[in-house]
Amino acid sequence: MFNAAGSLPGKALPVIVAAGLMSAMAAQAFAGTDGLKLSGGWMRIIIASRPAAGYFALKNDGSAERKLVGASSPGCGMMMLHRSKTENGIDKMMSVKAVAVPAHGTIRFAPGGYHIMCMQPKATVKPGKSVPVTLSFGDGSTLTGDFTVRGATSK
Ligand SMILES: [Cu+2]
Repeated sequence: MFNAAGSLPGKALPVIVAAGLMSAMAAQAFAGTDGLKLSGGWMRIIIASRPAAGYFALKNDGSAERKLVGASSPGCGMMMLHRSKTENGIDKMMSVKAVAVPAHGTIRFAPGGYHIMCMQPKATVKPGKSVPVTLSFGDGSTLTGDFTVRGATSK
């Protein structure tokens, strides 16, 4: 972040603040399409009707950080943001409230780390099929993409 207060005449400051507000509003007007790109979405189901994990990459071409706060899918009942972690040799999974997508950055949800958990997969969630997943962000915007379903042996 920059600090304008010290280097600019006092009267210039309100203009900068107003411009900042306008760009924040513009970001919301283009909800879901403003510089965010979802790619490589897939889901691994091991046993039918048991929770399945979803993975993807999310690229933020925008100049503001976005916060991923949730996910949903018609194929999943409830969906949660999770993170896998190995602690003292034991694999653990914890739920996560939000994941930041830095400006001009990419985050990857991948086996062994962050994933979205499809808590109650429906019969439509089976290898070879694909299911739509909608990601939601802190500013109220959403982004939907198709996730390919794979079986137990996929990495
Ligand atoms: Cu999980």
